[in-house]
Amino acid sequence: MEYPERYPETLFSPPWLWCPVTGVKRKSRLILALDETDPSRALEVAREVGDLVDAVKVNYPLVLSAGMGVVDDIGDFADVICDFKVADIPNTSRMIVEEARRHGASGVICHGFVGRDTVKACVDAMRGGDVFVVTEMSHPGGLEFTRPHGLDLARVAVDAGAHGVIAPATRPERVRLVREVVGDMLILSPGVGAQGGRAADAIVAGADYVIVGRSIYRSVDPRGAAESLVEEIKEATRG
Ligand code: NUP
Repeated sequence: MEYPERYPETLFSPPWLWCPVTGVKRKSRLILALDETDPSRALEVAREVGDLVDAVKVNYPLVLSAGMGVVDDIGDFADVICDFKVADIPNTSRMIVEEARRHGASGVICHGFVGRDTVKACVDAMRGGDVFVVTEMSHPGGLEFTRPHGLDLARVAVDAGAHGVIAPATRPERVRLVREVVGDMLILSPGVGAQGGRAADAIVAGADYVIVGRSIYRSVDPRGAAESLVEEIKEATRG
C-alpha cells in the first residue's frame, strides 16, 4: 500500500524548525495526550489546540471508545502519534503498526522489553514514520520494573533503529541519563502536570518534547492551558 508523503510542508519550512533525526516539527515542543473518551469532545479539543502542539498522542481510552477513524479525523488538525505501547511478537506488532499507519499515524509508541526483534518489526512497519520506545515509565510503579531496566531499554531503541524514546518528566534526572544513552534521538517526556512533573524541568534535563494530557484536555480552557505550557517551555529553552 502506498502512503501519502508524511510532511509535505518540509519543502517549505525553514530547516531549523525540524529535528535532524525525523520529520517531526519542533515548534512548540508540546504534544497533547488526548485521553478524552467522548469522541466529539476529543475532536473539539484537538481542533482548539491543534495549531499550538507539535502532535496529538492518542491512546486506548480514545481509540476504544471512538474507533480508529478518530486517528484519521485528528490527522486533519495535527500529526498523530498512536500510543499503543505495542508489546507482542514481531508479526502481531507489525500488524498493529500497519493499522496505525493505514489510518495516517505519523508515529507509534512501543515497548522495548519484548526485545529488539519486535522493536525492529515496528520500525520496518512504520515505513519511515516515527517509532518511540518506552524506557522508564513516569508513574510510581515505573520504579518497580522499568527503572532497573530503563537504560537497557533505551539501548534497545538505539540498536533497533527507533526514532526516539519515552522518558519520565516526573524524574528529570532519569531523562538526563537516558539522553546519555540515546545521543541525538528524540526524547518525549510524559508525566507533566497531573502526574507532578514540570514541563520546564523535563526540557532542561534534555527532553525534546513534553507530553501533556489531563492538564490540557480537562482544563476549562484547553487552549489557555496549552498556551501557558508553550510559554513555560519557551522560557526554559531560553534559559
Ligand atoms: O511512562 C509513561 N507515562 C505516561 O503517562 C508513558 C506514557 N505513554 N504515558 C502516557 O502519557 C499516558 O498513557 C497518558 O496517555 C499520557 C500522560 O497523560 P497525563 O498524565 O498528562 O494526563
